[in-house]
Amino acid sequence: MAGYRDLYVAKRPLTFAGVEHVEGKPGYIVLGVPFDSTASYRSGQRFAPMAIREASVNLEGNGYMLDGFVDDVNLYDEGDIIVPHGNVHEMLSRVSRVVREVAEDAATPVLIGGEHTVTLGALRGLAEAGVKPCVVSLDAHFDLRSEYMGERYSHASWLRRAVEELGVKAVVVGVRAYDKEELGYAEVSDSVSYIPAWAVRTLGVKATGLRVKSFLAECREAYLTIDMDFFDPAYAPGVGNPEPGGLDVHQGLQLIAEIASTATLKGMDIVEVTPHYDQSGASSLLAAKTLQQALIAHWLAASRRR
Ligand SMILES: [Mn+2]
Repeated sequence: MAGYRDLYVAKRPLTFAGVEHVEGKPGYIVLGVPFDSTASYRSGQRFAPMAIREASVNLEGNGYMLDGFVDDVNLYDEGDIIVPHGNVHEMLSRVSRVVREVAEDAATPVLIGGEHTVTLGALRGLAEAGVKPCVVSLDAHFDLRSEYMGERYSHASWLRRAVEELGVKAVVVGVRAYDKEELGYAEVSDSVSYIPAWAVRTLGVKATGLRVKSFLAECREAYLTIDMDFFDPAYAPGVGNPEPGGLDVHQGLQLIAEIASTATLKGMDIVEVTPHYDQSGASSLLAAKTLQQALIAHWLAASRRR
């Protein structure tokens, strides 16, 4: 029976890591979501799925500090979820329908954004499939605004909506930019905890990873969302809302390897690259390496469990 994946997903001329085919049933379904309609500063996230795919085919497939290669991960890149520009509700609906089908097919959805709002669609889709994960958000921002520029559904408010609509529990790691209202919300909310970027530096990556893992130990399932602005703009300048004071490449990749090695992870995404503000291509390259690293770490953890 044809489903929403047949209706909404279109093949693209390049695939993540150059994977053309996988033996047996893929464990990870990669999907681009070229959407950027609520971008408030630097836009163009709709071009990121192809830029990150292009970077990925020009990188070697080895993990950093991980004994594995992305080539061994049983992933399949189905293409992009075709979403209408300017219609955030239709985008969320299509992403949630496709992600639901992937989850019901016992595969792990791996989204390449697009702006951060796409994560709300993924969480809705997982919830419809009976998966209610706790969320680890690696992000310079809380994304907890009640509304942003009059819009309730945006890259700056998706996590607030996920808490309100889905009862999501979340930890935001690397945060360092917020307004008073969302900081107040984060401080009193039982649903959201956070580890500021400065605390990651003080604690160290290992201790931060352990803190995140102890949070996830209370949850049946987990979801990892990586906003590329979590890295310092020295390493990832091409993002929608760059903010100084982020993690460096080695800190970031080590932390992601720790967190993604959570066997209960049911989905992940990487968002907010803006290729036209990424003249050197460094941000897309780092996004591709980051996604490789997360996939290898999770695949190794899941293989150990089998
Ligand atoms: Mn974000």
